[in-house]
Amino acid sequence: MDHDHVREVDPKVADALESEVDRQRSTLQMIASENHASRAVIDAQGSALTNKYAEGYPGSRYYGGCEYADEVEELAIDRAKELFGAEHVNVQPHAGTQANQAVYFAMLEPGDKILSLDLNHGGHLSHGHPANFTGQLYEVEQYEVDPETGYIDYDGLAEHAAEFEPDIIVSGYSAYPREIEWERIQTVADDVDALHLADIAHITGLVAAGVHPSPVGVADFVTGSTHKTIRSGRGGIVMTSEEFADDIDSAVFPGGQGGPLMHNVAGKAVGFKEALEPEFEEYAAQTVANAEALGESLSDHGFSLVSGGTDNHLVLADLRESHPDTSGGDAEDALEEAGIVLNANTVPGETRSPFDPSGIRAGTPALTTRGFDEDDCRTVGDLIARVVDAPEDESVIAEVRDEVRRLCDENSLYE
Ligand code: DSN
Repeated sequence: MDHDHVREVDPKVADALESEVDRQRSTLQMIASENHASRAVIDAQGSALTNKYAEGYPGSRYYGGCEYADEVEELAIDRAKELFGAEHVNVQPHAGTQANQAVYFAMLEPGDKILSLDLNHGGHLSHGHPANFTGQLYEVEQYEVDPETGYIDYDGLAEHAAEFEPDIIVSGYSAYPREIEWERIQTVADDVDALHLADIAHITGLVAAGVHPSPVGVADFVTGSTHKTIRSGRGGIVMTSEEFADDIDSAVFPGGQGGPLMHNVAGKAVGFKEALEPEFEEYAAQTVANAEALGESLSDHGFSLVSGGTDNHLVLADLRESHPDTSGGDAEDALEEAGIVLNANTVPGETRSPFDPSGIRAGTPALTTRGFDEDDCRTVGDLIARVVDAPEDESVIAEVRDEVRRLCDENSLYE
């Protein structure tokens, strides 16, 4: 993957871009929200559409010269409708957070009530965290996972909703390894006359491929990221019914954003086309099988997994029992030195700081893209255990680094 045009102008940035490609090639990307987009998606995102302003929507723009922007956006919308079976799709949100912002802006007034999952239990900043605009503009209360099982406490959610009477309930999570029962949450929302926003940012690809149940047609609004498990162009998406279509479109533009990032919309169109191919279903199923194998391997090494395992693309290990003297941050740093890149993460019942929490979150979307299978992921579990068992042992780290290089060479990337 060359960056010759960049190099002619700016060798320093070209060096950094090439080093980043090398970093991705030679280490294991296990941040659960990351993936490796195809060269086609990357080319579309690096295209001349970056130059184009196209405020408005296809056929109704505020600027001239939008015929190709229209074509690309219509393709992205049509393909997303086909992938998800959605009545109305907006592909302009710059990211998943902006997709959520559009729903709140369209449907809520400042001071209205949001009921969402606590961040330490797997929720997301944009679901009402005090540091986010949602926590400052709206009244937020949070539900939790069952402390015994690590699964969503659906009964607790129903009781909480009956007491709090939220205007909107947010489901869909960032660090929750289990299947989400959308209908159960919809029933709670119906019982308290609340709207329901399902944020499938992490599992967009699993939902598109049918390996996780879909909230489309269940929840009032479904938002997502378009670059995580679905591996298309970087950004966000909102799906809803015709009933809310105009409200959502106005909330995205002009409500919350200016000109759409048309190069990213092109990346979304290309990635959605790839996701419509039968191979994508195999990819999504393999991603889940790989996460299960990784989880089994970590459990065999004595790690305590939140909820005991996984149904999706990620595992969340709580280190407090198995490695009481090692924080998530210590583990993240040692693993990165060994070439395994994942993130420290808060866990239910968190007792450390959010800046150095007690868990590590590991995902398989990117490994699966480069060809890893269950055996490889069991090996990766062995390697993670070796490092976290001895995070300060430089010889272990060096040995694991060699093993990581071998796995990377066997599963090449961006050749
Ligand atoms: N940064 C994403 C994640 O890692 O889950 C969420 O936005």
